[in-house]
Amino acid sequence: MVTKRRTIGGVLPILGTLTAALAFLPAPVRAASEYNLPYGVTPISHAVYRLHMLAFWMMCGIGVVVFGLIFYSIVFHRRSRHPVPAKFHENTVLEIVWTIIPFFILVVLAVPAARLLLRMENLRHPQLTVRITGYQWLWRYTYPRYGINVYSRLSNPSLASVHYGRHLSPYAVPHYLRSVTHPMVLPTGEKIRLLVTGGDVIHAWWVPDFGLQVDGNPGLINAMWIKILKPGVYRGACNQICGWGHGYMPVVVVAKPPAQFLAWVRRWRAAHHGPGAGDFTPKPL
Ligand SMILES: [Cu+2]
Repeated sequence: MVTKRRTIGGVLPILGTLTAALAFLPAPVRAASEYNLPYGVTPISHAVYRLHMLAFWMMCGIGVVVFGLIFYSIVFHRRSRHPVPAKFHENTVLEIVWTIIPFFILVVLAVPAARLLLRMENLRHPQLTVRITGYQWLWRYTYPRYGINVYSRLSNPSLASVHYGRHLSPYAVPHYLRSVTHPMVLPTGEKIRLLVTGGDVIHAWWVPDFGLQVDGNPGLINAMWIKILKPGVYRGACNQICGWGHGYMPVVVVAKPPAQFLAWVRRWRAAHHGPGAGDFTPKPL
């Protein structure tokens, strides 16, 4: 019996250390699982991912201990082996231990979670502000600094497929229900403040790679910030059921390096505000 107890006592700390170490695996290994939360492309999404993995591995550790004890009891304390059950009641040491351990587990989770919440809410010193308004069923992106309004609707091939589904296979449409007429264009490497609101009912602007979702409530403005670390196309959707067209208002963000972003601003202004509008000096921050 003594040797058995020693074995269990030796295995638990090793298991704990292993599960904790797994949370610090390099990004490509973690990204290998497409079923997991995406690692994303913003500092916040990375922090959310790390917190998620910390909680995940802690739960795995707890699961191993709890189910291990259950199966140990089922196998080694089955009725055929111990026909007469032991008769004991309290065990003060055990009760103190199983109160203190969950307390520390909660502290280990609560401290980084609270720190991350504070970091998410730190809206100071943005380099760009974009207002996002959700409508039934499109998004409007307003860039006050550049005087630009972008209306972002489901792209025509996707729409055609919705209306004439029998004649146009969804499989023939690239990014079916995930592409828009005009994407939201944003610069990489800059702290962007997003002000989200609703123009009619409640919508939610959601891009998994940014690790955030912001509700757009009519009459209210919710603020959030992102810093996109990698140029690319990021897709999301409205994530608050807002009517029959809820599934037809995807979010598409194209992230470009700042110089290319400014070139897009100039092109957009020239195209929508007249030929001379492209040559302008942005208002200082
Ligand atoms: Cu919506």
